[in-house]
Formats: sequence, structure tokens, C-alpha cells
Amino acid sequence: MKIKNAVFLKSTKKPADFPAHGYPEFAFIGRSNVGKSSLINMVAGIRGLVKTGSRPGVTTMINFFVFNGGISIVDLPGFGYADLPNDLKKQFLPMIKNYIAARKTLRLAFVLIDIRRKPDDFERGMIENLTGKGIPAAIVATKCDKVTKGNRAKNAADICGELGIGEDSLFFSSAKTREGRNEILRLMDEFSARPKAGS
Ligand SMILES: Nc1nc2c(ncn2[C@@H]2O[C@H](COP(=O)(O)OP(=O)(O)OP(=O)(O)O)[C@@H](O)[C@H]2O)c(=O)[nH]1
Ligand SMILES: [Mg+2]
Repeated sequence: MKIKNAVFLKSTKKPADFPAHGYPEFAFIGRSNVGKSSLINMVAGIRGLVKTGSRPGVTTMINFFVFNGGISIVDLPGFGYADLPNDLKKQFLPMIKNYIAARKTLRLAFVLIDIRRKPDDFERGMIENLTGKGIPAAIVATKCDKVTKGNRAKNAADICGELGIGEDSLFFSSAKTREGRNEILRLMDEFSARPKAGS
């Protein structure tokens, strides 16, 4: 798939306000600051499409975008940063869970993990939540430009070990070098064409 255009559609917190267009949908899920919004910009090929920032908690709403007039892309708030204001922090996890529960058009979720970290209960819980609802998850290691080749291989093995997935199931990405873009686009193509699991 080539990206011909990518537009912002709306930001909301409530399932009642989610767009009803019915396009195959792809969501980016992960901890605050893992690089969700940057990855969407990189895949879109538009630097300022989504707001990003060095402080965690930049994305506070569920943001819907449309690629090529027929693919829905969703940027979610992150989770897991202790120093966010309390009211925001408490909203994020239910917001993500309600989104997953409500969204019948969700074909595949990209679950992002910083290549320098180990997954923990948050990532495991999200993957369980998704697969429990029949939604496939693609695990994407982010910020791969920040590690040496050796550390990348070691950290990738650790991440896969922790999550109990085969090493060829982990995708590598960098918003800086654009690594991973073609694979993410290929997954979007593949899962857009497939009927949704269970339907
Ligand atoms: N070097 C490098 N920096 C990155 C990469 N991806 C994101 N960043 C930086 O990491 C910070 C967080 O990126 P965001 O894309 O805002 O992260 P997010 O997951 O959307 O964060 P929240 O919206 O707070 O949940 C920013 O300073 C980005 O420039 C990457 O691949 N490489
Ligand atoms: Mg963000």
C-alpha cells in the first residue's frame, strides 16, 4: 500500500462519538512516550499529522485518522507514567479498554514496546484483552535507532521471551530512520483485505 493521503478526522473520549464510517481500523497501543504518535506520523509520511512530544501524556484523547480515504487509524493515549495528573491518569486505561471493547471494525492492534524496555503487566494485559476479543495484535519494538545492533538482538530476545512469542513475530521500528514502515503498511493491507476474525 502507498499512502496517497492521510487526514485527521476527530478526537473523542466516548464510544458514542466514535466515527461510524465502518472502515477497517488499526490502533496503536502502548505506554506513554513509547512513540505511538510518532509512528503514525512516520507511516503516514506526514511529520505534523499527530501531535508528539518528549513529555509523557501528550495524547489525551482517542484520535481518529483516515488514510487513503478508506482505512481508519487510531492513536490512543498511553498508559503507565506515574507523574501524570491524577485525573488524566485514571481516565486512560478505561478509555483504552472501552475503545477495544466497543470497536467492531478493529482489524489489528499494533502493541508498541520500547526496544530498551521489558514488557510487563500492562503490555501482557493489553495483548490478553485484545486476543480475548478475537483481535490480533502485532508487537512492534519502537525507537530501534537508539540501540546498537547487539543490544537490539538481546533486547528483542528478552521481549519475545517475556511475551512468549517467536522472535520472527516481533516487528522493529524507528520513527527516525523510518524502519518498519513497509512492514506496517503491508500488515494494514493484509488485514484490511481479510474479513474480521469471527465474522
Ligand atoms: N530516537 C527516536 N525517538 C523517538 C522515536 N519515536 C518517538 N520518539 C520520541 O519519543 C517521544 C515520545 O513520542 P510520542 O510519539 O509523542 O509518544 P506517544 O507514545 O505518542 O506518547 P503519549 O502520547 O504521551 O502516550 C518524542 O520525543 C519523540 O520524538 C523513534 O523511533 N526514535
Ligand atoms: Mg501520543
